[in-house]
Amino acid sequence: MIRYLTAGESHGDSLTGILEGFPAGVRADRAYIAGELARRRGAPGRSARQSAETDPFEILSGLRGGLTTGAPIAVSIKNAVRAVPEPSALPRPGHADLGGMLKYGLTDAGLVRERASARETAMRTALGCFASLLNAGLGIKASSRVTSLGNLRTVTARNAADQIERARRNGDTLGGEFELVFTGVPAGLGSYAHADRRLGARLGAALLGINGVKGFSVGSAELTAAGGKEAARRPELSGGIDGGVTNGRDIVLRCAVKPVPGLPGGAPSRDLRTLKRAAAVSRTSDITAVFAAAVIAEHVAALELASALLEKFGGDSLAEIKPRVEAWRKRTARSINR
Ligand code: EPS
Repeated sequence: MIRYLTAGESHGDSLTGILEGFPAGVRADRAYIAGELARRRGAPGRSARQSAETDPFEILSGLRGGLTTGAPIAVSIKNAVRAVPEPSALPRPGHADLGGMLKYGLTDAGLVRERASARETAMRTALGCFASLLNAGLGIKASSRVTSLGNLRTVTARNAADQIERARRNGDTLGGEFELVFTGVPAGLGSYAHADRRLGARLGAALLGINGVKGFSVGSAELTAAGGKEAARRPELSGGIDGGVTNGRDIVLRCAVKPVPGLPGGAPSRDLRTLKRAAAVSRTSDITAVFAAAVIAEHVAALELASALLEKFGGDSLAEIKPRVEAWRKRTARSINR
């Protein structure tokens, strides 16, 4: 089983992450990790904050000669922007502010915002890159694409840029949807035997844990409209997981991301100390998180898949796991109906 934890605040010194249960013998490709952090950071629709951050990361343990050793992997990412905004008792609607202040008895919404901010997803992306590297070593690849943005149903780089610019000019933000596909996934990951072992449930928990993700589904957008007969003719519609177990087809996952709630023009709120009405203004808000969320999703889902692979095949090093996966693929190839 792979486990991970992160710590750190949006404007603190740094983000810290620990990845445990990760096998030995995987090359920690630093250029790849840096590239994925840059993809997340530079995704369309981000705020000016992103041009200040460079996500310099250090791998503090768990490596020897560039290869993982099986020991816990500790990663650190320094924050560039560390000026904590002034304390404020004004919760921003749609953020974790109000619930967080009530829950922890805080009078400063900033204390909630610091940890609830999606800045933390930089670390989840970095840790997830290790899982993506392991999965790639076993022939599994992830890709994602944004399938809707605001009211756009066909998204291209061009129309997305225009839509984002329009929202920026209107002081508005955008939600959207993305699709995530994993190819090369062996059959038999996850289990129908108990609800919490269903792979769809595990992937759902990981993906719904990404800030702003409100919806998750397994399979094609066409699945629910198709009748049972059509679904039987087109088994790929069910997205590679049936009864909580992978069936050897591509895994297809879909997520819905809400519009970023932080608005530069402010949103109606109430100061929790004075109970006076006021506008809660967000100066660092992104226009949309959907493109960045798709990148993060590739890696947090990869952690779940890597964990399920280790449960199925066992093994403590890539050299031990790989032949087991290959032998299993050969054994199951003829039963997988393509
Ligand atoms: C975010 C708000 C802004 C974004 C942040 C996500 O940050 P903050 O208000 O904490 O300064 O810049 O994204 C990042 C910092 C990042 O690295 O992704 C939010 O409200 O989720």
